[in-house]
Amino acid sequence: MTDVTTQVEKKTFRNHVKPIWCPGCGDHSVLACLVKALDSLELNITDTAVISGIGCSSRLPGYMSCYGMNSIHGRAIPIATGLKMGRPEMTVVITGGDGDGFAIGGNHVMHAVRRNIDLTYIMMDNGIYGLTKGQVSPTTPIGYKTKTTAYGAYEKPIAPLEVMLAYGCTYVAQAFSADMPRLQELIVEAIKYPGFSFINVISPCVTYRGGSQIYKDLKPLLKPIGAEHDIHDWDAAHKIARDKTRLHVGVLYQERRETYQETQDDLKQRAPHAEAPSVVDIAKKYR
Ligand SMILES: Cc1ncc(C[n+]2csc(CCOP(=O)(O)OP(=O)(O)O)c2C)c(N)n1
Ligand code: SF4
Ligand SMILES: [Mg+2]
Repeated sequence: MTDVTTQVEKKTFRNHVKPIWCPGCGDHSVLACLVKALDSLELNITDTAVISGIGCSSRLPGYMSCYGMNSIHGRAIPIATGLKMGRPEMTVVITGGDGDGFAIGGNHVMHAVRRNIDLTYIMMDNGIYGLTKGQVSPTTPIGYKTKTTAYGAYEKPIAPLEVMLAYGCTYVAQAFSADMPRLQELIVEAIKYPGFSFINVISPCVTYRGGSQIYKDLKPLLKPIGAEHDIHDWDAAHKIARDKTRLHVGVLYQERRETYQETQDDLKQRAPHAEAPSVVDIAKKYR
């Protein structure tokens, strides 16, 4: 067993705990990529935290040597927000599932995005509630039979990329857990990116979403976003997000906007009795 002192000396973000995810679960690859990404960034493990909610995917912080919390269902974002506000120098990564982020925790996402808090959110989207044994989730495709939709899911699924673009997220990317070099690269970039960054990782649940066949079904759909795509063009990003015929992987959108911390610092520097900026000025500066 490796103790914490050895992990600090070695600077590895992986601890000694063996994951209890099912063999073939996409979350194994996400963990491996996040560890490699953080190791390559040479961050200090004592200045890094991974915060999750509840779900199979939310077990991830338990397998890491940095600070972490497998917290409350749907509440990873507020906890990570509080941590980042209290310790702005820390690198804070959020991990979790589609249920955690877009069902019970959905309301928190839009507020973290509009505040543009410098957090990286890695969503492991498997289109199911894995931990609770296969209930319909906000990203289950219409028609898919689950434990709670015996005749097939009938509610229109949430499209995470479209939602995040609509909220005004300044870094929106998508990855596939089995496409590991790209996922690792995207995690590095998202962590370095100032502001709220979001990666929707298609991370198959082999137990409740069709066994290993799901990898065979998804692989031919994989389409890397080419260099010709202008990542600063929101309309072009939205067009990619709307195309459900392919599994687009890479960065859809990037925009450098003042982070929450930068906005606060900026406002604090103003003299208390200085003339208030016009609505137009505010709109230009903070949108
Ligand atoms: C307040 C609360 N409501 C419901 C639950 C039950 N619950 C635990 S995990 C989960 C959904 C998990 O789905 P997801 O977030 O997609 O993670 P996955 O297991 O698929 O990785 C639910 C409904 C809970 N733990 N707490
Ligand atoms: S139930 Fe699904 S999501 Fe949970 S560990 Fe198994 S394969 Fe992964
Ligand atoms: Mg899920």
